[in-house]
Amino acid sequence: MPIPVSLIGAPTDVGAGARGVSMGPEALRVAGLHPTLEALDCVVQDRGNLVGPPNPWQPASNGYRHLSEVVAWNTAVHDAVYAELGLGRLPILLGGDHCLGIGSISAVARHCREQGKKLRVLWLDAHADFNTSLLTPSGNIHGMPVACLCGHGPDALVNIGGTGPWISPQAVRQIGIRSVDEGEKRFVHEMGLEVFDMRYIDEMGMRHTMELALAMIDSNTHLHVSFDVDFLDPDVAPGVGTTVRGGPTYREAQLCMEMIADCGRMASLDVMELNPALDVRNQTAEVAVDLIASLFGKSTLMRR
Ligand code: 4U7
Ligand code: MN
Ligand code: MN
Ligand code: MN
Repeated sequence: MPIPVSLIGAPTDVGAGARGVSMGPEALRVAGLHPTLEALDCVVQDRGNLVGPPNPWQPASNGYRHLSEVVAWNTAVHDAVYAELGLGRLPILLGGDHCLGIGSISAVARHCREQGKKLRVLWLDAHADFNTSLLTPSGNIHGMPVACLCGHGPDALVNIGGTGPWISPQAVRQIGIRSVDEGEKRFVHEMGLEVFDMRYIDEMGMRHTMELALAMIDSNTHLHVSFDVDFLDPDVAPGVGTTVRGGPTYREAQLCMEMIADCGRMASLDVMELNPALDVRNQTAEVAVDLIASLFGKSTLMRR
């Protein structure tokens, strides 16, 4: 059965600390995302790019940089993702910085609330993105989306599109984490977030990690994947805003994506933080498209 997929571009870097992830959507298109998905039995509609305010490039105020611009972009993302889910389509959000996970996942959670579905969020990232205005060392809201979705953030983001909090920490599994700020570390622990950090992956392997991260997903579960491209080791993915050494290799990342595909429940996806300004010949976008292909069931041999 062909899968109806909608591409939604969100070309902004208002939540980030470096400029350039606003070019992510176009880089993914240039790397062939649309034909790649079509070859994998998806019926793809490219909805083009959302519009929102420009990046004012201001310092933080009250612990947040560009809060009103972040709210505007996330509102546009929420509405677009919610609309696609209502049409029975699988939305792929092309970021843009990771603050937009707030708009995307709040829309997914709203859809699940209305449909009586359980939600599981896989957060593939080098970072926990669990800062608050009091904990953040930067004020950049792309370091705060998981906290905001769990109810810890400004009202305008916590209650975007309805009454938040939209998710509980128990719905989230974080994978690939290797950079967590001091205060953020305590808060992750306090809230009981389930984090499979790089130490865990080193010791237990990606296969065991994914078995646990995907455990207890059933036919009534909506699986959302939020893929921050800085999840990957910078050797294979240099084109991201905030590289952190020691991430999953190309093969480990492929296995991660293949196991998600095998579980058969992915119903929405974010591809975030790709920064063509820091890339070399669009190679990071090409790697991202390869990995997305695996997420949609590409495999070397016939399976089963
Ligand atoms: B991303 C950081 F201080 N933790 O809050 C912060 F290290 O979406 C980085 O995962 C956040 O890329 C990275 O600014 C956000 C920093
Ligand atoms: Mn992130
Ligand atoms: Mn990150
Ligand atoms: Mn980043």
